[in-house]
Amino acid sequence: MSIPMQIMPVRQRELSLVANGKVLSAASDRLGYLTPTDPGIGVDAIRRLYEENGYVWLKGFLPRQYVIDFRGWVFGHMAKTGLIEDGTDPRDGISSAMAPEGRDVDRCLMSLVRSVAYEGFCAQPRLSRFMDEFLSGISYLHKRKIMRHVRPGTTTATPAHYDLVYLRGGTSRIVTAWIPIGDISVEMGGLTYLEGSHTIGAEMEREFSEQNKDLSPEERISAFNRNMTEGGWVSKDLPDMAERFDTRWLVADYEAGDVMLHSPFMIHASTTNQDSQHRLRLSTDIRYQNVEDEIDARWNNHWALGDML
Ligand SMILES: O=C(O)CCC(=O)C(=O)O
Repeated sequence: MSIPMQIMPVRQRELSLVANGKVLSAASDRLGYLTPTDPGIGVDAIRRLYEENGYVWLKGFLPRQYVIDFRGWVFGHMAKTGLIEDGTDPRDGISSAMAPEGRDVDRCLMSLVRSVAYEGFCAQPRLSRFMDEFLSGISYLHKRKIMRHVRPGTTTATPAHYDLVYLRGGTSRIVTAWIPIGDISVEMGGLTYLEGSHTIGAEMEREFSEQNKDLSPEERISAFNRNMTEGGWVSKDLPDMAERFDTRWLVADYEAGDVMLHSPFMIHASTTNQDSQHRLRLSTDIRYQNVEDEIDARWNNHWALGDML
């Protein structure tokens, strides 16, 4: 069951999203909206939607105020690096006009993803109990957990990829939870999904398995092996991908409290943050599996910049 939402059709909204120097225009018919799901429909129905569409967008799954307060906690710490506009509420996440020193921001971010507070956010009972049900057993949360912030007016955008490329050392029954930490309007460049692409990703992975079969075990599971594009990306050209696979990029106005689950084969990307109010985009992406399935040992450490995953 999907939730009826008052969404202005993309064509009327005159969206023009940018990623890696390419423009995704609403006028091209290659842009559409994700369908939200009411978490109240129950886990079986949620699982069916996830399998059918490669994603499920759980609307208002977490307490909104808790998520916003956590945003304030993160940006309160990051404010010390000069990332946040002086005199503003960290919960608003208003980016300072001057770019902060990258090294300071990186050091702060690496501390934050090792913090008890972040651990608690990711392991909050509502989420962990749901994941047990969703995975029909005891859920395991990978230690390598990523928190991303995107400054408005920069060219930062995640190229198109599917997650299994980085997780080939264990089970393919991985579930990614992408959680907006604060509201993320379409213009702020949240995740965008290539409609129906979980089947495309599965086919690509079959082809890579064939090409990779003669590589050493270490190389075979690497996203950076000789058969992959640089960084393991499928492409940086989002409009071209939608044409090539005759499909659309689906976008959403995410709100604090929403949780997005996606399949490890689902192709996704992000666009740049063009927020006119200068708000930072903050999100986390974390991965779950059934504890009894094989675990990719490379993900048993905290996220480190340059960890080649
Ligand atoms: O947040 C992003 O820009 C990328 C997140 C991502 O790739 C993921 O959730 O798997």
